[in-house]
Amino acid sequence: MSTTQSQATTVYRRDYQPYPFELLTVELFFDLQPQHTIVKSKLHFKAKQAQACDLVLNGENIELQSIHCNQQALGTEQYDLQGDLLTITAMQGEFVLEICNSCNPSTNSNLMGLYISQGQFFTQCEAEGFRRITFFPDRPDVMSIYTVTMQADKAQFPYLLSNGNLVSQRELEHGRHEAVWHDPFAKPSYLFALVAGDFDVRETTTQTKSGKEVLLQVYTDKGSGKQSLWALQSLERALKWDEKRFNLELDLDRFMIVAVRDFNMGAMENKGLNIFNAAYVLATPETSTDQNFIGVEDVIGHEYFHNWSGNRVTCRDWFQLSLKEGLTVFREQEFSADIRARGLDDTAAQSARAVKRIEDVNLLRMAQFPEDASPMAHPIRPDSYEEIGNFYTATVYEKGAEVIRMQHTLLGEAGFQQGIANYFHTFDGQAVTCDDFLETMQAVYKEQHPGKDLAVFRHWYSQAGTPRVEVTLNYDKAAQTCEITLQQSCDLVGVEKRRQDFHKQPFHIPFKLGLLDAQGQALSFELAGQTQQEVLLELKQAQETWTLNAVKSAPIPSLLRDFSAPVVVEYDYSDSDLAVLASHDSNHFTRWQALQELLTSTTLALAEEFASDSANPDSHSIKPEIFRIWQATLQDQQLDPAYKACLLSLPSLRILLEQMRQADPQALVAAHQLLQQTLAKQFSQAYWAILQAHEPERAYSPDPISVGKRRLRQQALKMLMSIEHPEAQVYSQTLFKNHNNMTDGITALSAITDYGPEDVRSHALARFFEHWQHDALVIDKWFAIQASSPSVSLAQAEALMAHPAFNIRNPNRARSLLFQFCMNNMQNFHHKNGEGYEFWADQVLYLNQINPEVAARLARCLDNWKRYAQPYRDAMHKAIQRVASANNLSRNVHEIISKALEIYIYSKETICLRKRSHNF
Ligand code: B3K
Ligand code: ZN
Repeated sequence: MSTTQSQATTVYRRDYQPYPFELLTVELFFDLQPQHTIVKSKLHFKAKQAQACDLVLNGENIELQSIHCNQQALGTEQYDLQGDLLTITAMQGEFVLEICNSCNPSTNSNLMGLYISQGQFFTQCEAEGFRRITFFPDRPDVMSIYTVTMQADKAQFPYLLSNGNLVSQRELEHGRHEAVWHDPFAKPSYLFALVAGDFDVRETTTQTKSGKEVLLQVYTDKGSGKQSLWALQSLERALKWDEKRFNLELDLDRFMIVAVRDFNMGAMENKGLNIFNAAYVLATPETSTDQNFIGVEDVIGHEYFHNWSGNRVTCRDWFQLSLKEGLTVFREQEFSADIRARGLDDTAAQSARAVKRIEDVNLLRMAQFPEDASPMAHPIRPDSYEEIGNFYTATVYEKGAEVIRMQHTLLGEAGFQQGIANYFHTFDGQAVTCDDFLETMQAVYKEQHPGKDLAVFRHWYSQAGTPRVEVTLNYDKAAQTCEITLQQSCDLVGVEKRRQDFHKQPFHIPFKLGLLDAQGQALSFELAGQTQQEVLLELKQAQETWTLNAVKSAPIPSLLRDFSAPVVVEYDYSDSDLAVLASHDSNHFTRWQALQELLTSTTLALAEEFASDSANPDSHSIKPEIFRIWQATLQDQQLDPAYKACLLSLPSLRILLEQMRQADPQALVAAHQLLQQTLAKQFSQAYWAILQAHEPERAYSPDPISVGKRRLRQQALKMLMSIEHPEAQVYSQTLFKNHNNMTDGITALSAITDYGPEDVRSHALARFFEHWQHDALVIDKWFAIQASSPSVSLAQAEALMAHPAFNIRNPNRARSLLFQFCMNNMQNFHHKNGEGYEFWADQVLYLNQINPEVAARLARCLDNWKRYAQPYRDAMHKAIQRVASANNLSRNVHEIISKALEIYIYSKETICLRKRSHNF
């Protein structure tokens, strides 16, 4: 008997029912054979209630061999195997179920469950992969203690790893061996992991704060061990940081990280045995860029922090995913900010933190804001899904982290830490909900603010969409008062539009604000009897007004400092006010934001001109303030280079596209290019000076100051190359020849690929490939540089797919070519004739057969098709319909495509389209 993935149905949060049995212990036995692995489980259940009840287990793509209950074989009449469910009828009391099944890891191409990568065994169980290994109550609220026995050929698989502690090891007949692991902590099945193979191991021991000695290990494939030092150091830093900042200690005797080459995402926090995409483990100066080093450290931190936020306290059901992900992303962001600020003086530290904040906000605006405006929009705690694999989204992760950050802002560091300590104390070892978390934080907030609560704050968990906050300011010169009114609104998005019972409520928005005078000096004011220069307003209603007193001159407001809430601010700034903020605001975030706004309005205005075809846009439409600020910023010797690089970055095409009234990619690309080239021409000397001031480093270091210098240089080179600056062309070729670290290598190669002459470009690309062809992660970069380059057409991208090094089955490779082309090559993907979209449809359909999770990610590229101008919109629609009409769509792709087309299969919700705009 065999089982397969079932047809699409919608799962609702409101239908949650507790599992009727406790699972006291789990014993698993694996006879690991690549084509035919035998799995035996021994599950000790205890009914929660006296009356008999059906025991339902999940199972997918696995072969059932036998079932025993209390050592009695069950006949086929005693159980029912239908689709993906195995039901054993009328179970009572305490009993031990023994199930034997088999699976075929060698044909498992979707990389969920037990699979083979480069001849080694790996698992991925979150969210619902464990059911592809054995029949099981595969849901996060069923937690148990696991003991795992593994047997495999010793020569081929000398390392046999699973969660927890190694209990025993022994030799078996026929060259096989066995290892037994025991995890003392109760966990849900999604945190189970198994690895069998041969590896290089790098390890160290360290003492936790309570004096316990722990073993930290990093496993990488043979030959890659020399690339895992940074990973091990990052793990140790994460361990120490969690002790210091969150007072959370490692609870295991050993913590293992294993790198795998074929992996659907970044990494996985399995208890004590994290499995990582090799891209987030391996890092050396020669093979990895600054971004890679930072990425490895962040992801190692993230997975390590899950050991508490996710593993010790986990999710009751998958709707609560942001409980662990939002909190863990927030912890990761803070880790990264603290690490970057470490050892710097106050000003430099503030600047380093601001750079991190700007990066996080850019990611939110690039990935989450469009999602929140798309048919896939969902609250950070969704109410329904067809496939949970589709909900590992920017909303659940990045907006989820913003929602935690707002709680941090409202409670302050000490209050927040108190709340976190209470949360882990109260819920340790349990599977809980977002409400449980918020309840705990609210208790602290109420103590701090008698008479107030977080009742309105809850709406961040239940409502989707990006709120807009309209600001009006009234200054009374005679009275020296400044009246500030904040008015919030939020469109109905995604499913909200279709639910008649849904009434959108205001959000609780912490809004940090300061005032500047016309010279850019901080203006103090009085509020609630206190003189201050900055205030955190708490907007909880549709509209509220505050009066600031003793405001000595007409103020320029510095709004939403540090991006204190994930909202869009609307305020009618004059260009000269923005220029004051962009030049003088003491808050690094709002200073950057002001310049971004000037650049955004200029670019969008130019894009409108390009789109209308009537005018002939030229550089005269660029706001003069931009030139003045650019000049001052380039000359400012006080600014930290990384922050300077942020200030001098043009808003990304993806963020700008989202803000166009009707998205017109080609018009936007033309506008962006005009602005870039104008600034490059105007400031070519200053940019050239940046390149010349650079002295080659002797030893590469990924510290924030060095990273900042390299980033600034990268920008300078790109600007100059975009105007075919002859010296910069020579510079790029020299840098390419002489670079001694990958960051410089990629800086040169990408500048040459984007803007270099054809012969230089093809020569450099060929040389780079030849040199690095044996390093898969470097070759991923080689594909990505080309796929995202404005110089690479669709035909050339297709030619790259035929390259012998391309392999669509490897998710990293698929991402580096297909995703880069469809998401980051605006010029060549968004062809007016729609050929890019037809290419997209072909790839989604092909990947759908191999790896539905990866296919569904690619499918999301056209989510916002209705926001595009013609002819893009119709061409996108046609391509989406072609995917929709294909046979055998996986549940993953089916959900994305049907939502894009707004075909809902809501049995329980009234289908009724409501007006889009909503002002409470
Ligand atoms: N928890 C995993 C993500 C699992 C995704 C499954 N489709 C990695 C992380 O967020 O840490
Ligand atoms: Zn996570």
